[in-house]
Amino acid sequence: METPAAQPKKIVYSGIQPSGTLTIGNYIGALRNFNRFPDDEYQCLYSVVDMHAITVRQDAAALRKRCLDLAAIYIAAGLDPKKNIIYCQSHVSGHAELAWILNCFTYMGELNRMTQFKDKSAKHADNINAGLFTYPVLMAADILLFNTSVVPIGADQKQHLELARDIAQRFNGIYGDVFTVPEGKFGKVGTRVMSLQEPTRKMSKSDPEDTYIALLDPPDVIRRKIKRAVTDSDAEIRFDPANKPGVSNLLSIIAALTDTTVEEAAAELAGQGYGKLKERVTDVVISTLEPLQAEHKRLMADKGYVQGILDENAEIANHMATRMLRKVQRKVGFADRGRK
Ligand code: ATP
Ligand code: LTN
Repeated sequence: METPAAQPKKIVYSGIQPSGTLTIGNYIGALRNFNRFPDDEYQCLYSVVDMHAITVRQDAAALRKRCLDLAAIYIAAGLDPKKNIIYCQSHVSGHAELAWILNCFTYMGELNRMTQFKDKSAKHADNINAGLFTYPVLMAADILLFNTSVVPIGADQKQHLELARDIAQRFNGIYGDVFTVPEGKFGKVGTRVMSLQEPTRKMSKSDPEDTYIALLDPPDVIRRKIKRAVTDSDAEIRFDPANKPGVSNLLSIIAALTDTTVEEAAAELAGQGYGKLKERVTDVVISTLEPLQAEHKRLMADKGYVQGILDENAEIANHMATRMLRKVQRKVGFADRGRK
C-alpha cells in the first residue's frame, strides 16, 4: 500500500507594527497566541510591519531601532527563531507589489467603512495620507502573499481580516482558486484590552504612557500604573463591561494571563476591595513579564544575532512570496518575463 503524501503545513501569519513600545494589550490579544500552533502541522510567519508603521509619521532612527527591538520581543516571548519565520515586511518587496494589484480589486466604499481609518484620521488630522487609507489592502497582501490559513489577531483587526477575505474571494471569483481564504484566530479572553485611564477605549501603544503597561516596563512602573488605573465608585468586584469597564478590564487581564475565565478571576476575589484586585493584577503581570524582559535584555546585548535572523528569514520569505507574486502577475496579465 502506498503511504499518503505528507499534507503540506498550514500557514499562520501575523504582524505587529513597530510603532511604539509593545503593550500588554498587544501581548494578550496577539503575541501570546502566536506560539500556540504545533510545528508539525503549521508553518508560522511573524512580521515586523514597518511599512504599516509609516502610515503615521515616525522618527527614522527610532523606527529602525524599534524594528530590531520588536524582532527581539518576538523571540523573547517564546517564538523559536528556528521554527518561526520572523522577518521585516520591508525586506520582502512582494508585499508592496501585491498590495498594488489588490488595490485595484478593492473599492473605495469598502475602505471608507474601516473604523481604524476613521479613528486614526481623527487622531492624526494633520496627516491623513493615502497610505493610511489603503493600509488594510497592504495587510491583505501580507496575508494572501503566503497562502495563509490562520491569522492570530486582536478583535480590533477583525474588520481588516474580513476585508482580506472579501478581496481573496473576489479575486478567486475572477481568476480561479489563486488565494487561500484566511480565518482569524482570536483568544478566549482579552481580545480587546482597554486603556487603564479610559477603560472604554482600546489600550494602544501610540497613546500616552499612563494608559498602557509596556512589555518592558520595570516592576515599580507596572505597580504604579495599575495603582492609578481607573475603576469605579462602588466596591464590588464583578465582570460587567457595560457598567464596570475598569474593573472588568482588570479581571480580563488576570483571566487571560492565568488561562482562567473572567468568572473564575472574579470569584477568587469576591468580597475583597479594589486594592486587592489591583495587587493581584500587578503580581500576575509582573510574573508574566519578568522572563520575557530578561530574555529580551539578553538578546539586545547581541544585536548581531537578531539581525542575522532577520537577514536569513528575509531570504526565505522572499522566496515564498515570489512564487505567489508571479502566479498573481500572470493571472492579471502582466507581461511575460522570458525564461533564462
Ligand atoms: P497603534 O497604536 O500604533 O495603532 P496598536 O497598539 O493598536 O498600535 P498594532 O501593531 O496595530 O497595535 O497591533 C498588533 C496586534 O495587537 C494586533 O493583532 C492587534 O489586534 C493586537 N492588539 C493591539 N491592541 C490590542 C488591545 N488593546 N487588546 C487586544 N489586542 C490588541
Ligand atoms: N494591521 C495590523 C498589523 C498587521 C497584521 C498584518 C496583522 C499588518 N499586517 C497581517 C495580521 C496579519 C494591526 O494594526 N494590528
